[in-house]
Amino acid sequence: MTKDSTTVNPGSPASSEHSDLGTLKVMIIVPTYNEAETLPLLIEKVTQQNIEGLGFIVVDDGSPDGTGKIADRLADEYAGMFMVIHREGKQGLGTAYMAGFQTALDAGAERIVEMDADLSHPPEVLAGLIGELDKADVAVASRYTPGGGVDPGWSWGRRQISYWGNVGIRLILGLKVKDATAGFKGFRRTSLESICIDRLRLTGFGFQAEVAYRCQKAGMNVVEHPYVFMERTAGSSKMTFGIVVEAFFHLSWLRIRG
Ligand SMILES: Nc1nc2c(ncn2[C@@H]2O[C@H](COP(=O)(O)OP(=O)(O)OP(=O)(O)O)[C@@H](O)[C@H]2O)c(=O)[nH]1
Ligand SMILES: [Mg+2]
Repeated sequence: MTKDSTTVNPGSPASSEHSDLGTLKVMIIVPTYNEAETLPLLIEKVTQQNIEGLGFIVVDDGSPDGTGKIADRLADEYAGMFMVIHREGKQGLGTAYMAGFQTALDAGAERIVEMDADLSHPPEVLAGLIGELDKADVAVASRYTPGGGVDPGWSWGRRQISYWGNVGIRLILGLKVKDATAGFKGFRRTSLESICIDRLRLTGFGFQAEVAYRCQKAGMNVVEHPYVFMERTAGSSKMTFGIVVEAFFHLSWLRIRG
């Protein structure tokens, strides 16, 4: 799919004077593909966290379950603080984040947070995570720092796969951050500006590790903030074995090429 197929809904025309999201300082980027059930719940919970200057950018890839239409409704409900980027067809998590990051930077956001739509990332952690950016360049919500963890319902086998997969990626890239594949992170705008998001190459699962690698290479101060990753309770995972294998190859290549 080309970028030409992208459309942007900045919310209700009635609120057009605010629709550039220009006064919002904290932008939450949420990529969605078939998350109709959880997206409204996520947005409701995040807005209950009393975060000053809060705004949302949802990047939907033409979800067949109608998530895009739900996001448009939310854009009207939260007029002035909610934008939807509609892309045609599933184009991968990485490019969705790249589009969201760029839009947030263009809107003047000072702090930018990436977060999944499936409620695996608890909104209650947000204020603490964003607060870390008072001192840090990047704040990683981390499963593998003291106080962090994974859903107690996970089997022993599932924990091992997740843990050792993470260890493998850290070794391949030489990463210091303990949660290398974390998809719940906050950035100062200057951090995103300095990793040049248009030069990121990985589009799928490896994207998070590539971002971690670029931040480390740029010498940023990265802190980890503990949280417990919860299994999604609705919708289905977009993760496939092929995506994981592809990520390992691409990340190895990234380390060799630098
Ligand atoms: N726009 C867009 N969003 C995507 C795409 N693939 C995944 N997402 C979203 O990215 C987030 C993470 O995807 P998940 O399927 O939950 O992946 P995961 O959390 O690594 O895997 P699970 O633990 O199984 O849920 C969710 O909000 C998805 O809806 C994509 O191609 N395009
Ligand atoms: Mg998930």
